[in-house]
Amino acid sequence: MKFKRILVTAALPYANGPLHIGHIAGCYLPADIYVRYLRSKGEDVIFICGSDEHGVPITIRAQKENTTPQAIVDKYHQILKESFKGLNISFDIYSRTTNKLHYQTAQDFFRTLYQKGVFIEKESEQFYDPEANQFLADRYIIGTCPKCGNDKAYGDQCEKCGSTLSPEELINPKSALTNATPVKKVTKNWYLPLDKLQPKIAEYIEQHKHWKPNVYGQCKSWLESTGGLQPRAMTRDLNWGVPVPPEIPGSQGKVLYVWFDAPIGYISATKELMPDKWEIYWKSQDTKLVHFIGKDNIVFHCIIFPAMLMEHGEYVLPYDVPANEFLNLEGEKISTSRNWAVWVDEYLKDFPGKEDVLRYVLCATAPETKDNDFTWKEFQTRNNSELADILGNFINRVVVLINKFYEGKIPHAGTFSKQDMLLINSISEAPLKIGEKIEQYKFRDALFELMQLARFGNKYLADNEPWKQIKSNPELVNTVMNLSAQIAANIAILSEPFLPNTSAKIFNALKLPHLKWSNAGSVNILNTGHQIQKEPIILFEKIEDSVIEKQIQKLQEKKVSYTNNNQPLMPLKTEISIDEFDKCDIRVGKVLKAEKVPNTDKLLKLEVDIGLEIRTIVSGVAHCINPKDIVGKQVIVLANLKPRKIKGIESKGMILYADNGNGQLVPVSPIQELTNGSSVK
Ligand code: B3M
Ligand code: ZN
Repeated sequence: MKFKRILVTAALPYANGPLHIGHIAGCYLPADIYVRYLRSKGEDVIFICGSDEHGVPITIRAQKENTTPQAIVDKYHQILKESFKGLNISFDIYSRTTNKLHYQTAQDFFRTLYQKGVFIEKESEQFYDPEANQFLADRYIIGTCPKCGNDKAYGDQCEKCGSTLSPEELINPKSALTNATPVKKVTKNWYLPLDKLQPKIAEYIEQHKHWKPNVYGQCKSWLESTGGLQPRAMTRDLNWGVPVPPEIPGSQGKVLYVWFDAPIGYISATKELMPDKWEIYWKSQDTKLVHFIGKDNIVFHCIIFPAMLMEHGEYVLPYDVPANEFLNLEGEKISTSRNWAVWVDEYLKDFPGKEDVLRYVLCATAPETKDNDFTWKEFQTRNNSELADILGNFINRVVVLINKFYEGKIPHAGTFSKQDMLLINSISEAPLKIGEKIEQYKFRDALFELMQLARFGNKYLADNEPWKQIKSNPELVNTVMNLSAQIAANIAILSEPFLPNTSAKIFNALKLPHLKWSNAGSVNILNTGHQIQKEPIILFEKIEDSVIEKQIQKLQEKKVSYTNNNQPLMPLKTEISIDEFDKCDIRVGKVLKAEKVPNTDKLLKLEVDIGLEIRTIVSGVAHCINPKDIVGKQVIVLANLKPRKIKGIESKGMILYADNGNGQLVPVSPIQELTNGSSVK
């Protein structure tokens, strides 16, 4: 099949947390390299992404933080968008699944399947919270794990022993919303009959044997699992999500399953980007549809979404689904809950101007065929001995020597030696070689081939020593410097997909317009006499040990551990001396009054008698403490903290609280009544 256009999507990240390097290496960077390459080749390509703003974890997070799901997704959508921009991930659109157009598109899609009679309606018994009057997602049911006794296991999983559970298995189940005991209630939902569709899906998978072995293999094992594919509910009894089209009888209180609406997000984002042309991309058989994803999303993109598209009937099916494995960090699994991650927004703040360094290291260590490890030491080595010593050094030598010998004007190349001919041959093969690797999703190999050009360049200079031969053999040096400059120009073109900022800097230094892939492979990019930049060019600075040590320390300091019933514990802070502690004046005080600060969610204004005087103290605990529960109680106060104005109120000192493990703060109190103002030592 000859494709006319390419539609590339990258998995829509959940808008309930920031991005980490695992996301980038697994999905977004390979997708971006692929698309930038295709654009450079002049292909008709669009690159689609956006935030996935539904799903139960978002509602749970909102509940924990005492806010709304919309507020959570608004916050993280912005953070995600900025992180992508900071790393130069070049989406044509970064949309979101809470926008109107997406609701319409997803509902229309559901409606079509409904009208075509694709769904089966099935009744099932689900847990229901009689106090909150709502059905409970498995995550909302908490009870004792039957396997290990953890009393905070969730209805879908025990995080202590790792078992997958169903809510029925929990001992003494309670609703996370109200703590009520859930009851079973019958509900009706719409299911996609994957069992019935299995032969069609199997045929589709068989036509795609070219998928990466990890992807194809996972699909096969799903199809071959005992009992085969099972019908899967496409709707849920929840109040956060795209509502089931209201005209459908029984739709009340039901939303689309997040994995039904999210991939349709690719379609709605395309519509938003090209209101008039989106159908050409989605509804033509000569569109090559490519989904970049992480390995935990394989079944949804290779089985469920294609089944939805097939049953709808108007859409092209995914042609390829390149999925990477997982990236580990310093030998341990990246974990959001343990805060074991390098967060992109923090990296961008800590390493301004080094976006390409992260892109380079993540591409060079991407978990393409197996899980792989990111370490800060390797980050440093790759920056110092590859980017700086090989690539940066070569480009700078070319610029400096051409200025030194020829006042910055490209010299004329004379007759070519045998070594020159070999070099010219490598240059002419490079665009094809690199391109082929990219098209096969072998980005690490492609990057290696790019770096080979810089390696050849360095060797060429070292072998010919123009700095020694300029007097004795100027003809030869003319040729050597001409060819070296041509290599630099080739690197400018061919590095663009991987290192867009670096590529732009090299083009600028050579005073070339941003050339395209088809211009590469030639040794006539720079004409004789062409003037290049006068100043030397430092593409990459070395990274010092101290910088790397700071990052490793930061990781360790922020790592959260867990108690054996799964309560998060902060790591110990850096050691202090007794003198440092002595600077804190800590006193016992009694709360005389407490009231919520109007128009705030979390602030409580307290009057505290600390013996010496009565203090006003503002604490961010109104979401955890009822004012009447704290009045009359003794608390511990850090009394010599510099006063601060909070919402116009002068707060003098700080009351000490401890986390109860569920994000709720509890005041710390002496175990017997003491004189107000007693020193705590
Ligand atoms: N939000 C899952 C994830 O981030 C998901 C991808 C949706 S792609 C349509 O793992
Ligand atoms: Zn357990």
